[in-house]
Amino acid sequence: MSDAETLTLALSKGRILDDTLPLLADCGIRLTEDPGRSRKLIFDTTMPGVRVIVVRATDVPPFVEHGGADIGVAGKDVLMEYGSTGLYEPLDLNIARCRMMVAGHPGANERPGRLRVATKFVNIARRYYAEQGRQVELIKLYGSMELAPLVGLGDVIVDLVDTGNTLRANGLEPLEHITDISSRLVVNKASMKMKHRRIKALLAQLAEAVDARR
Ligand code: PRT
Ligand code: MG
Repeated sequence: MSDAETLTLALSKGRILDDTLPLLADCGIRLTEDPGRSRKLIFDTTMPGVRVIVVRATDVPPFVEHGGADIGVAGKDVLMEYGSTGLYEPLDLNIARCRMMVAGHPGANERPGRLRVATKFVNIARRYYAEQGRQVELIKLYGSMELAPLVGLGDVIVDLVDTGNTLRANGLEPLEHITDISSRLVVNKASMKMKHRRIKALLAQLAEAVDARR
């Protein structure tokens, strides 16, 4: 874990970084360098003792759970898929919002028998279909899920949908809504005890910044 004086915040490049930086700015925290234009992985901020590390989106939960960072920002999809109770999730930041959906060609989900489901969210999909009492075959992919039904790899996909443009551009449709997704602040359990005052203060400031944007 980073030392007692420092708060380390784990973010991922792309949407999460883009949407989190304005919230941090509202709390008086600005990066001293643009992470979009740098190959560095650790960034100082204008707030003494607060630094930001940039990791893969799916690596935010393990970094925070195992003390590589005190706090982090991760999509609810990433947290559900990670599936650990080893970190606190005290705040919905209401950013990077989208929906977890079953998608495919129209009617593809009504096919009788064992449905073939291509997804990078195998844990979320397994749980969803178990709740439905539906037998499925899961095919684990790491990206470009929308391609799968187009080439006959699976009947449907489980994926994130925002505007629906990606599905539409590939002749696919949203078929079932699994859950709404937004990004959450996550906190290391030991840090929450050891750095309670600093983290509590930052949480309160962030909560205010989130409310002001609703
Ligand atoms: O970049 P990399 O693939 O390594 O990591 P990542 O995809 O996890 O990162 P990033 O930055 O793409 O997404 C980070 C988080 O943003 C996700 O974990 C979600 O919580 C959230 N988010 C919000 C989204 C979207 N909206 C989204 N639309 N993540 C991905 N998408 C993708 C979706 O998978 C699909 O391919 O965008 C496409 C659909 O978008 P529409 O607008 O065409 O419907
Ligand atoms: Mg991506």
